[in-house]
Amino acid sequence: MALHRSYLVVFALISTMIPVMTLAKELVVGDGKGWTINFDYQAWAQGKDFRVGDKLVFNYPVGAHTVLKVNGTGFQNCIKPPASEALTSGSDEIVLATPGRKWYICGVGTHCETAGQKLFITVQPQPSSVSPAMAPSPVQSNMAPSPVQSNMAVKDTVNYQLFFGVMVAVVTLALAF
Ligand SMILES: [Cu+2]
Repeated sequence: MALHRSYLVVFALISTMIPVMTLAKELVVGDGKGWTINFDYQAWAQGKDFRVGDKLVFNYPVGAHTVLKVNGTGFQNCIKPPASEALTSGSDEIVLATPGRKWYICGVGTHCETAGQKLFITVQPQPSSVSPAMAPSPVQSNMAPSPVQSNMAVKDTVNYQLFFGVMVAVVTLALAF
C-alpha cells in the first residue's frame, strides 16, 4: 500500500516535470532557408514564442556566413564585434539563457548592411516551474490560472500544457493521500 502510494507520488512529480521539459524548443533560424542573405528574419521571428531555455540554430555553409551577437546599436548599424567572437561552425547553436532583446548579425562582407542578414528577437521568461508537490496551496486553493501564471501575459498552448501537467499532478496527489 505504501509502495503503491509512492508510485503515485512519483507519477505526480513526473507529470509536472514533463510539460516543463518540453517547453524548451529548438528554433531553426530561417527554417529551411537557414541563415542566409536576402531573407526577412523579422518576418520569420514575427509571432514566434522565444523563451528562456529555447535554442536557436543557425544553419549555413561553413565560410559563407558567421553569427555575431550584438547590441541594439550594433544591430541597427551593423557594427561587427571582433571576428574572434563570431560563431563559424555552420550549425551554430545558441541557448537563450536570459530574457530580453537579443540581436544577431552576419559578420561576412556587407551581408548585414546590404542583404539584411540580421535577426532581432525578444526572449520571454520561462514560465515558473511551479511544483504542486512543493507548493500545493496556491494551485489547489484557486483553480484559475492566475496563481501559476501571474507573472506571464501569455495565452499560448504551451502554458495550457504546463497547467494541464500541474492539474494532473494535483489530482494524482489527491488520489494518493
Ligand atoms: Cu552572411
